[in-house]
Amino acid sequence: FVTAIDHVGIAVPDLDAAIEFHRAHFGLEVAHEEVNEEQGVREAMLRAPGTAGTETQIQLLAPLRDDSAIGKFLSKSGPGLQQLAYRVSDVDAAAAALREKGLRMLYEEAKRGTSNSRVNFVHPKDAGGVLVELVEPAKDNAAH
Ligand code: V0V
Repeated sequence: FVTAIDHVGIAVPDLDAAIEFHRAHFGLEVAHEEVNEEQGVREAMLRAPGTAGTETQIQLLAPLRDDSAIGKFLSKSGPGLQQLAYRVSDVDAAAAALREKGLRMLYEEAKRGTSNSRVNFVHPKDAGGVLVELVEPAKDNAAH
């Protein structure tokens, strides 16, 4: 049911510094930026120039609060890869199918993700130590 690798998320202490690092060293550009209060993040989606569309993006995640998921990740593990996000066409069906196979989903109901997507997560302990996110893009936003 996975249709694409949507994004790979990196926890960073300072979003503006991380955006500048990825621009200066890898030439990545900002496709989108937003604040997600519920998730406690300020985030940016980066892409390679000229690849707007369905490419895999890099998501930089900076904490709004120390007790947020990213705040805790940074204090425990430091900056680095935090999540792998698979795109799905129906996050509720995907979550139900994985629960059926015995994996723990972090949320009963999908929550709001980047660009009004709907998201849920597989517990990292049930996915080989990887926090796997499932992303159903908003219907009016075909790419992401
Ligand atoms: C924790 N663990 C991880 C992990 N975070 N392992 C791999 N990758 C991660 N990112 C390990 C941790 O080392 C522990 O292992 C164990 O899981 C339990 O961790 P914990 O410290 O007890 O739990 P917390 O309080 O750190 O919570 C971890 C979870 C939390 C995954 C439950 O981060 C969470 O709810 N994440 C989902 C939401 C999220 O990540 N939001 C920010 C991105 P040991 O030590 O017991 O072996 S928002 C986003 O992605 C958006 C908006 C979007 O894409 O649209």
